[in-house]
Amino acid sequence: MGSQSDKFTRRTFVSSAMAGVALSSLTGPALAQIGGAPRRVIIDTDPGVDDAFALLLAMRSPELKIEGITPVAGNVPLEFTLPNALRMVEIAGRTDIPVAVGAKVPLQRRLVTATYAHGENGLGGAVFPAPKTKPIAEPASSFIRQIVRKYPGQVTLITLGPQTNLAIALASDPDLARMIKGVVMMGGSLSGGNVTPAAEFNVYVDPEASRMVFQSGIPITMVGLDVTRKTALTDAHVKVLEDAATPVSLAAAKIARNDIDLNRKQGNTSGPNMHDSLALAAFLDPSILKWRKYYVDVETMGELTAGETLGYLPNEAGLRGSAPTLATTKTSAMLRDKFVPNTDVAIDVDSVRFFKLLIGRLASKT
Ligand SMILES: [Ca+2]
Repeated sequence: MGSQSDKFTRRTFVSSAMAGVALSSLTGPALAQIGGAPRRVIIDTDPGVDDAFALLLAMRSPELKIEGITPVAGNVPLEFTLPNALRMVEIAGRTDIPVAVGAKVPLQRRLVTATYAHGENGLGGAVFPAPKTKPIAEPASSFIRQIVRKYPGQVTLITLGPQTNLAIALASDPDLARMIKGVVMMGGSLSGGNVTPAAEFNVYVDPEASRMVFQSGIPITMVGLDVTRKTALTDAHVKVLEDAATPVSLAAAKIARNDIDLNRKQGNTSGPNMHDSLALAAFLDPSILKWRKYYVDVETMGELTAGETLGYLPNEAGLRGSAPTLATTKTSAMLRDKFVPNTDVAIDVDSVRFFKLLIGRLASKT
């Protein structure tokens, strides 16, 4: 990360994406129903520092009816992400929200974690008491299936980690995809990765799962590194949380202080970035970001590039994959003969407005 070529790629992406803005429809995902009934969501997550912020933001947002939280292995193993999710519902006073145990490992790969960014315990090293709340008996994938079938066409999945749980649910029930209202994901990038030059962490960890999601036909909203790289948490933000002195704001501040220290010890001069809370904020208020429609698919075969997300724009010649090899007929030269977008991709963000929403809600006394 941060190499000259990476910066060049990012600049090129941003300028070319923004150049297309005037030409393309930038409606973005459906706006929140102002004054309408709270919208049903399941939050799939691997807490995770920015996951913890996203969960607290969600639980401070009256626009949401949180049907459940489904922790998965990712930033740290499930033995940490599960209790961390339970800690967040206790801190927010929302133990009414079911927490269902998710997958311990990706579909086909060994688990790769990100303890360098989130600390060994996933909360930047911030220590909280062991949670008293227990998860429900039903595993995450069948819980997702049950809630979506109970409210067909109403439930949005907000995925903040590797998409293993959703992929297992989709594989178990061929009718499920058309009953899911949408997927809002933190993940992917059209401007280079953070684990490898190609791949963003969540998609890198379980590319096969993300490929199933992108190919499922579910309307997808992708909040990737293209925008989350612009959301660095600062000491000033943390000070606001400390001054508010509510249980939620103090917990968020404690996690943030620990992670800012960890981040500096790693040699970073800014951040951490609030990747996951931006995805949550995008669902609450899509007007904070700028959007463009792409056909997005995931590279799963690449020795160097597995987990890369590729965004296709309209092309009269169709959407092309890699050239067929002599050895096999399996590789297809043509992915699609015409352009049909499957994803609203966030291409820019007003980070001042984002932090106003995030810090404002976490620091709110009501
Ligand atoms: Ca996450």
